[in-house]
Amino acid sequence: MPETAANVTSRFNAAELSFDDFQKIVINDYRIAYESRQASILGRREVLTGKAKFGIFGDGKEVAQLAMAKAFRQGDWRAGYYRDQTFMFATGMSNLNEFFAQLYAHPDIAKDPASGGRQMNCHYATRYINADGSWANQVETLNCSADISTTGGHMPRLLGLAYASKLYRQNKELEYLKQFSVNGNEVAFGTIGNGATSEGLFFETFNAAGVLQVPMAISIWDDAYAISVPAKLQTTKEDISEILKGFQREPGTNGYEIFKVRGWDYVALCETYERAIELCRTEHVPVLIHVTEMTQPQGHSTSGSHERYKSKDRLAWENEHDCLLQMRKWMIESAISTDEELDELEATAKKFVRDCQKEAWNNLQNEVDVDLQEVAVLIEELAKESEVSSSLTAIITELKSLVDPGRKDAVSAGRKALRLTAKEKLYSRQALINWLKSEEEKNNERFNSKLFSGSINSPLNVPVVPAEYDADAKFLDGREVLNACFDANFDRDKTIVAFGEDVGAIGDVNQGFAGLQSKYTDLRITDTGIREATIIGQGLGLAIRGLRPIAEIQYLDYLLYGVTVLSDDLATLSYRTRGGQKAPVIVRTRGHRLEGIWHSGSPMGMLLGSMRGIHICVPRNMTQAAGMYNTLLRGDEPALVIESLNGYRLKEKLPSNVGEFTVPLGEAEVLLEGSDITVVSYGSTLRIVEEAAGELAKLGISIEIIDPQTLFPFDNSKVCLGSLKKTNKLLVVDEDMPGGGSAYILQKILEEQKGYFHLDAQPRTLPAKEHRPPYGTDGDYFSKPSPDDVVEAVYAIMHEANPTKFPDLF
Ligand SMILES: Cc1ncc(C[n+]2csc(CCOP(=O)(O)OP(=O)(O)O)c2C)c(N)n1
Ligand SMILES: [Mg+2]
Repeated sequence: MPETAANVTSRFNAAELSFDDFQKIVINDYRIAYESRQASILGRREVLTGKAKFGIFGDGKEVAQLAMAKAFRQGDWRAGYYRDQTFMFATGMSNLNEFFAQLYAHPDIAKDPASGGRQMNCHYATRYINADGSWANQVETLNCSADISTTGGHMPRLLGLAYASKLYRQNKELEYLKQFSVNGNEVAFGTIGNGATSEGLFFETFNAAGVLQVPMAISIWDDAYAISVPAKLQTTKEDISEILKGFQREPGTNGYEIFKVRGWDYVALCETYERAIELCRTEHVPVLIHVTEMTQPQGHSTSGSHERYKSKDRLAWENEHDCLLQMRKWMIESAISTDEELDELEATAKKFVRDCQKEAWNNLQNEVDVDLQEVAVLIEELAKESEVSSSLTAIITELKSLVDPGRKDAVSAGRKALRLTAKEKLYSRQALINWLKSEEEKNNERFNSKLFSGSINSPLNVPVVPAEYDADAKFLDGREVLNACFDANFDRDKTIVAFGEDVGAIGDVNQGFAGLQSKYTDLRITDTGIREATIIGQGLGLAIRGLRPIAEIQYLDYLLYGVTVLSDDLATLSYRTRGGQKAPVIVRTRGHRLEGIWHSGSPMGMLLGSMRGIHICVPRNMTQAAGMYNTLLRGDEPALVIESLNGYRLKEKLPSNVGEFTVPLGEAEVLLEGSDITVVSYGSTLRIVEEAAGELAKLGISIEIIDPQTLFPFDNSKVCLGSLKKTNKLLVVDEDMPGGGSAYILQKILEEQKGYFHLDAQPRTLPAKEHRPPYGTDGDYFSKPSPDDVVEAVYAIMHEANPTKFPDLF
């Protein structure tokens, strides 16, 4: 990066500050803010001229972010949104080269450490995972959790980041974790737009932090608009801090300290942030800083112009209240600087930003040029030998004529050339094929890698420890097996915490944690409000900060309220930072079969489709669930565990190593060997299939039952395929809707495992009906697969294969 003066902002240390020092700090701040503005202006131009795809910038929000940066300390965390470039520059967590590298989507973490070219511009993250997947020290760095694009979607994570400080301060057993906290002094800084405060996630987070009393500092950047929608259509009374006044703490109550300050008033902003954050840090009181009168000099984003929806008066007001203009005016009035000095500073800054932009563009373009030249040479070689040389030369000509070509153009040209010469036996084709293969590998790494941490600590690398049983092993209720597993793990690892609705005092509605709060304290086994999204967010923040949360969602049906956070945030975390961040949250829930429209859901297709990046475990009983928890709690990747609601009171044998044995992820088990047909099922329907097996045996049909145990990953050892080779017939049974989880399983077995090759009859699925199941036993029977349904579905497949031996039943 080109050289510049002090890159980051400095604090005003009142005791020692001379006017000279003060002046230097202010002028440096102005330079940072001005460079940031230039980056916005240039960034927008780069999009409009086609060099970058999309641009959203922090212009109009600069001055407040200088003030926020001054209050940000080592060990602190940010969870914010796309307007925060000035804050990122002023703290040194990002810089102009990285800013432009991300704008151009440079797929290299050395250039764009936040996302390795994967995220839109102004989506920030610092890397807290070392290259080997281990944790970096978080107390010696400034920390930024990875942004997401959904407005308000980061709020639940913010709560978790702040909540971690509370646990680190209050739970003395955690003092040994020196690389994660210093006495819980870390503040979690959140930023959000005024419009996004209309989101439920904002209000849920806001209330939860007030209840929990955590060091969370929310800044609302209020520019009175959310794209084109003005405040009067967004916010009651058009004023978010006004309507949140009820949260203000009073003597004897919990609550917030609420501050309101104008976004162009540098002095007031610096004072406000210093006061607010000091309070937040020392007293663990959440604070709200409502920053009003902000502007958008260039409008919302590159997708449109704000002249379309803002009045002339508003635009004029925005011009006048531009925070840089106001800061400059104040600096001159206060004799901190002169017009001439600032003109010169601005001219230098402009050139500096331009240099950074050019450098970032050239860095990427030079890499792309190598690809383009390599493929052109290979195609030229091909053209020398081929019958279609003129078409091949045309590909090269086209390639060379492209304005701002990318890697895809090089690869696509190579693929086209191979298609054109498919029928020719040419020596030079092999060289091109080899090149494409090596590019594929590199591009997979660039664009498709790191869905999971994939580190040596991945749960997939946790050693398999079989369950052991004493000769006189007790038979207990399933919930008691789980309880013993949790007890052993809480004793073993002080970083494990569990929380959720009714998890604390009563030990969850099915008593998996019964008695554990009194044993391990309410800091480790904790009740929460009814707030699924922030329960997940709490897990995310804690896991990011080195703790091992089990975030409990009372029933699978209520997981929907947390799916936004699971899908947008947790599932994408490793991918969107290209392995720079991780959050090994375990989400515990229970579902499938019970009764009622909202108490028996099994929306596996929805989960499988929305949260790749999270392991999905579907244990058939509580012993298997315990083994999965033992695996997951020793690994570093997130997972969802869905226990079977109707299994808690079934008797299971207690393993003697209940806290140690592990169930590996992605390893299917054959529960019953058979020869005629393979039946794949998971969770509670396995008991239905097992029941049907007896009756089918009486009909002369031998079924092989396979439990994949985890849906994602799915049957890594291809146990299903092995079974199909023997039986040549396949039925998949589950409780999801048609085309949901069972369709996913079919795709895995038929397409990925190539099971289609071994089929003698049409493969079938036996899912539930298309509506949610009604309440009552009859409702269940007529909506979800029953043993009768399984018997008949299996029989129908046998009938298709051999109608003589298996005539129509009816
Ligand atoms: C969940 C979600 N809904 C809608 C959008 C589309 N969107 C992007 S920015 C934006 C406006 C946000 O306004 P505000 O929160 O005031 O922030 P500002 O951009 O004004 O700083 C909208 C509607 C989104 N990204 N995410
Ligand atoms: Mg706004």
